This record gives sequence, structure tokens and C-alpha cells, in this order.
Amino acid sequence: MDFTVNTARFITSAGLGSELPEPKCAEIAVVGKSNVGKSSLINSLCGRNKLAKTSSKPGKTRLINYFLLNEEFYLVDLPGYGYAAAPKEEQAKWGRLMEGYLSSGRVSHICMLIDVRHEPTALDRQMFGYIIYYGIPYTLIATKADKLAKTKRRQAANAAAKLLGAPPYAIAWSSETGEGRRELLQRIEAVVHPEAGVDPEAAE
Ligand SMILES: Nc1nc2c(ncn2[C@@H]2O[C@H](COP(=O)(O)OP(=O)(O)O)[C@@H](O)[C@H]2O)c(=O)[nH]1
Ligand SMILES: [Mg+2]
Repeated sequence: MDFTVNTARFITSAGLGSELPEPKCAEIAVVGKSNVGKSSLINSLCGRNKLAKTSSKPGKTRLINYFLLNEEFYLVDLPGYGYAAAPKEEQAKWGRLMEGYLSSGRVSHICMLIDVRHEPTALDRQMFGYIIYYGIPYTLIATKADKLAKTKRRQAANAAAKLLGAPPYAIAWSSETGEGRRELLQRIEAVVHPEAGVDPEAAE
């Protein structure tokens, strides 16, 4: 049977100096600039409207938010970056929080979100650099695909990945229409159930 999300519940929010939950299971983190659609992706993936707080005002989530899915893996909503009006002190705190988290060794996989319509920013490239530096496996996801014509989405998603300095592939995703859902679930399944990945029939 196809892998899916059956249950999702909020576990905790953590800031600088607060403890993260016990690292007892696979942990998939969602990163990207403010307003790119991180919380919307989590809600859409979980089939819940208000699990993660979404906002049309950028820069509102400054904490690491933990959700437990299927009672078996963490999905983690990380604070966004690139909100121009954020004070310097706030940006420095973000840096310390992210550095501590990414270097902790507890992150199994990162979903990095980029807007399908925009070129990656310098901060996006910096974020991608951290992912590579810490050697964390990742999936690139081009959000808001519904805002482009259907014929342009795939190519735009892949072009955005290439501009980031990654191999030219990103999942074309829409939290509005569910586009990309199957692809993302397959990625998540491979992280959570790596042993189930090899189908001996298909490998022949
Ligand atoms: N059309 C469209 N709008 C989206 C999509 N994902 C997010 N949004 C909108 O973008 C804004 C920011 O989304 P949010 O999930 O709060 O972004 P976050 O700051 O990265 O967590 C909200 O107004 C969302 O409704 C999408 O796939 N399609
Ligand atoms: Mg958010």
C-alpha cells in the first residue's frame, strides 16, 4: 500500500536555549525563506488546515516547531530567513539557532523550499551551502507551482534548483492543489523506511 500520512500532532516549540525533544526517530526538517510556504506544505501534507501556523506576514515563526507524523517520525518546521525588516539581533539569533540544529547530527533529511517563480536569493544559496557543508541529505521543493502555467512548472522547478547550485531537479509542489504530493511522500518513505526501498522484482 502507498505510504501516506495518517496522523499528525504538534509536539513542542523550541528556541535558543530550550531543549529539543529526544532524538528517538527519523527527523525531516523543512527550511526556506520566510513566506515560501513551509507551514502550508506541512499542513497540506498532513491534510490539516491549522497544524502549523501560516501567515501572509513574513517572519512570524521564530521557533523550531516539532510535529510527530504517523507516531513514527518528526517533521520539523524551521524558522524562515530573509525577512528584510528583521533586526540584526534577530538575524544573529536565527543563525545560532540554525547552526546548533544543523550541526546536532539529529537531522535525517532536509526539505529545502524555493519559490518556483523566483530566482534563489543569496540567502537561499547560503542555506544550501550549509546543507552541503553539514552533509545532510536533502530534497529541493519548488513551492507555489499553481501560480505558473502547467506547461512551465517542471522546467521552472528544475531551473531554480540549478540556480541554487544543485543538480537540476526539484519537486514541483503546490499546497493548494496537492501537486507533488506523491513524489514527496515517496522521498519521505525512503527516509523513514529505508529498508523497504528495494523492490527485488523491480531491480531485476
Ligand atoms: N498559491 C499558493 N500559495 C501558497 C502556497 N503555499 C503557501 N502559500 C501562501 O504563501 C503565504 C506564506 O505561506 P506560509 O506557509 O505561512 O510560509 P512560511 O513563512 O514559509 O511558513 C501564505 O499566504 C500562503 O497561503 C502554494 O502552494 N500556492
Ligand atoms: Mg511558517
